[in-house]
Amino acid sequence: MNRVDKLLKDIKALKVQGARNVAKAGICAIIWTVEDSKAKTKEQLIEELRRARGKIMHVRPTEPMLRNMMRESVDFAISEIAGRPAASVEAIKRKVIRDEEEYLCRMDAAMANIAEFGAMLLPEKGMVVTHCHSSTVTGILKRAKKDGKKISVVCCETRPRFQGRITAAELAKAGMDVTITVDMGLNKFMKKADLVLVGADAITAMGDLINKVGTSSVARIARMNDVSFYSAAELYKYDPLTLYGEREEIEERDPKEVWERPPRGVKVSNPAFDATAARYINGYITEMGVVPPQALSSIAMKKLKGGL
Ligand code: RUB
Repeated sequence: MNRVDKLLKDIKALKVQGARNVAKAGICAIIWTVEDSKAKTKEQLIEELRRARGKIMHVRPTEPMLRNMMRESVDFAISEIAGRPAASVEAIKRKVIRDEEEYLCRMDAAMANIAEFGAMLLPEKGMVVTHCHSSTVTGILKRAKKDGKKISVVCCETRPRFQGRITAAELAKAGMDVTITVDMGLNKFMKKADLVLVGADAITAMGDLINKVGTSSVARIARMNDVSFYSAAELYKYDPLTLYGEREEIEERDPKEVWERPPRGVKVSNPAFDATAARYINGYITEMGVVPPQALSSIAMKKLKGGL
C-alpha cells in the first residue's frame, strides 16, 4: 500500500480525526501524490492530481472542509500547470508542492485568528462545556489560558469512540482544569456553565451546524439553562451545495464501534454527526470574527473562491 492510501485508511479509521486535521491530511496526500508521481508529462500529472482528489474527497462524507480545500487547491494546481507551458514537469511539481504547503500555512494563520477571537469571547474566569475533540476549540481554550484567563472545562466522553478523552488529555497536558463526564452527565454542569464551545464539521446555508453526534442535545440543554452556545469553525467548513437545497449527508459508521457482538434482533445505529438548528447557535467563531449563523453563508462564499 502506498503512503497516500495508508493515510486515507488512517482517516477512515479515525486515526486522523476532526475536520481540520482531516483537511490537512488531504492536502498532505496531494503533496505526497506529487512527490511520488512518475508523470513524465503535464497531462499525466493533471490526471494523477484529479484521480487523487477524487479518492481523497470521498474518504469521509461529512467533511466540506476537505472537499472545499481539495476542489480549490487542485483546481489552482491545474490552472498553474496550464498557465506555464514553458516550465518542465519537475519544476511544475515543485511549484505545486510549494502552493499546497501555502494552504497549510494559511490554515494555521486562520486558526490563530480564531483562537484570538474565541479567547476574547471567554470570561476572565468561568466554565466552558465542550463535546468531542475539536482542534479549533482546544486552540481557543489554550489561547485563553495563555491570555491569563481562568477557565475550567467540562467535556463529554463522546461515545462510541471517546474523542472527549483526547480533549481532556490535551487540555490537562496544557495545565488546564478539565473534567470528563459521561455523555448524558452534562445537566449537572450546564447549570454552572458560562458558555458551550464546540467545533464544526459542516455548516449549511441556513446556518445549521453539523458536528459530532450529541452536539444538538448539548445545544438544547444549553438553551434550557440560558447558556450561550458557540461553534468555532473555519469558513471552509461551509458547504456551498446546501445553498441549492442539498442536505448534508450524515456519515453512518460501522455498528461494531457501538457494540461488537449485539444479541440477535438488536439493530445498532451509529451516526457520526447530527444537525443543530441555527436557532440554538449564538454565533460562529471564524477567522473573520464572530458571526451570527444567518450571516455565515454570505461571508463564507467570499472565501470559497471556486464556489462549487
Ligand atoms: C470530530 C468533530 C469535531 C469537528 C471539528 O469528529 O466532530 O468537532 O470535526 O474539529 P470525528 P476541528 O472525531 O468523527 O472526526 O475543529 O478539529 O476541525
